[in-house]
Amino acid sequence: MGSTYLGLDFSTQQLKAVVLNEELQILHETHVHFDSELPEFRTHGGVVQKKGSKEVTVPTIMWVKALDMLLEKLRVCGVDFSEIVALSGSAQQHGSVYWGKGGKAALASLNPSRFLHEQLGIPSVLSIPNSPVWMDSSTTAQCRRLESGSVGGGGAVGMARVTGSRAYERFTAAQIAKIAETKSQAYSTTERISLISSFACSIFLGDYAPIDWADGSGMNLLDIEAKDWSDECLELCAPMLRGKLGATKHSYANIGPISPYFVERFGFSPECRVVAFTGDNPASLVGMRLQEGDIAVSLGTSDTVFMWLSEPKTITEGHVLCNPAKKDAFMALLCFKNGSLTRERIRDNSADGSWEIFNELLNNTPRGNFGNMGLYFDSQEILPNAVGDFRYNKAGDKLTRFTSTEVEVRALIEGQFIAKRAHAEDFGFKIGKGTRVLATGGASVNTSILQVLADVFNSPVYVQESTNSAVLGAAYQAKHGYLLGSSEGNENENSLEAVTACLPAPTLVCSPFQDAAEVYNPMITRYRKIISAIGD
Ligand code: XUL
Repeated sequence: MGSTYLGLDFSTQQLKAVVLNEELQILHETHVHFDSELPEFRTHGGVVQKKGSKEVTVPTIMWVKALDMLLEKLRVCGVDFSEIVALSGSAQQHGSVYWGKGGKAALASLNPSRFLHEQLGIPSVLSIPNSPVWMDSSTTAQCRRLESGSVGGGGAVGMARVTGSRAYERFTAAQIAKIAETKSQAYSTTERISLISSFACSIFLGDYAPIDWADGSGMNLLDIEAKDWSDECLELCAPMLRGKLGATKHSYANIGPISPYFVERFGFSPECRVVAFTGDNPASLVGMRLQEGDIAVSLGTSDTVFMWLSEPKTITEGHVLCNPAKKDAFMALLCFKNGSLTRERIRDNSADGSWEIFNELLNNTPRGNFGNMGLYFDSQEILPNAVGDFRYNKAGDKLTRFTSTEVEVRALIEGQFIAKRAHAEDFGFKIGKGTRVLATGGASVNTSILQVLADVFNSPVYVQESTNSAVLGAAYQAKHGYLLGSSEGNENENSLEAVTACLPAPTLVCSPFQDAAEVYNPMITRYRKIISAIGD
C-alpha cells in the first residue's frame, strides 16, 4: 500500500483535484465545472454579475456542493481514500466567506450520512449567502478610505509598505468594509470570516482553519513582515475584526487530522493530515517549483508574473506576498489584464484567426520589429494604467496602424513581454547568468511566442508537462507539510526543494539569440518613456 497526496484547487470556473503518489506522479485527476455541472446556481464563468454592476459574487454553497460532487467523482475514479496521508488546497484569491454563529458547531458535528451542502447551506452557518470574489470592483470608496488613514505613514505607499499592496477593490479589506457598512446586521452575527482557501480547509478540518500568510497577503490587512494582522488596518476596515479573522499560519502548516465526516463517509484514514490551504497564485509558484532568480510567466486570460523575493519591496504597482514555500521569504505578483483575449483579437484581425499564420508572421519578422513598437490594451490595463492601442514607428511617431500584419503581430508579442520585463525590473528583478523563465498557461504551448519571451528576457525559457500548476502546488504542499509534521520537523531536510527533487526538471524550449540584449535593452527604456507619456 502506497502513501498518496490529495491536492484541490477552487479556481474561478471549476473545482479540480489531483491525487499524487510518493514520487509526486499523477494517479488521478478530475474536476467539477461550475456553469455546466451546477446550473442551478446560474453562474457565468463561475461567478454571478448583474448586467452593468461592478459587484461580482458566488453563492458560497456552490463550492460546497461542488466538493460533494468532486469527492463522489474521485470515488468513481477508483481513488483509495485510505491511502491519502495528507491533503491541501488552493483557491482563487481575495474572495471571502462569512460564517454565522452556528458555523463552528456545524463543522464539528457533520453527519456522514448526508451531503455537506445540505448541512452547511443554512443561515445560522453562513451569515451571508453570497461571497464577493476577486472580479468584484465595487469598492472604490472603501479603498480610498483605507488609504486615507495613517497605515505605514499613510496613503497608497503606506498601505503597500505594511500589507504588500496599495488598497485594491478586489482585496478582502475593501470587501469586508463594504459588507460591514451595507449588511451591518449580518456582519455583527458573523463569527468568523474565511478566505475561500481557509473556508475549504475548514470543511476538511471540521473546525475553523487559519488563514495562511500567502493568501492572507491578498487582503490589505496582514502586516506581511510581522505575519500578524495590522491593528491600524483592522480599525480602518470594520469593527471587532481581529476576533472574526482568527489566528494566521504559514502556508505549509500541518494543521490537524481530517474531520471524522470524511473518515466515515469516504474511508479516509483518521490519521490523514490537513495542511493549510492557500491562494491559487502562491500555489502556482509552488507547483512551478520556482527558485530564487527565476521568473515565472503565466499566459492565460490574464497574464501573471511571479518572482521569488528574499526581502519585501514597497511598490504600488504590483503585489508583494508572503512566500508559500519558505517562511521568511516573499514573492512578487504582477497581474496584466490583457492576455490571451488580446492575443486572440490580433490573431483574428491579422492572421485570419489561425495560430499557424500568426506564428508564421511572427517568425518572419526580425527581432526589434524594424524599430516599431506597439501596446494593446482591450480592457483597462492594470500595468500600465491604460486602455486602447498604441503604435509607434522607429522615429517615435504615433501611428494609427502598421503597414503590415507581420509588424502588427510582432509588435503585440514584443510589447506584452517588454511590459512584463520592465515591471519585473521595477521589483528589483535582475537578469543574470542563471536566470530561467518558466512559462505556463494556455499560450505556453506556442513556441513562436516563447522564442520572443526568451529574447526579450535574454534568458532560456522552460516549460513543465502539466499546466495545472495551482492544483499540483497544493498536492506538493500536502507532502511538504506532512513531512515536516505538526512539530515543524527539520525545515532544511524537508524544504519544498528537497520534497520536489524527485520530479523531472522542466524542459528547455527556447534559448535567446546572441543579439537579444542589444535589441531589447533599449526597447525597455523606450517602453518606460511611452508609458509615462500615456499616463500624462
Ligand atoms: C490575483 C487575482 C486572481 C485570482 C483568481 O490577485 O485576483 O489571479 O487569484 O485566480
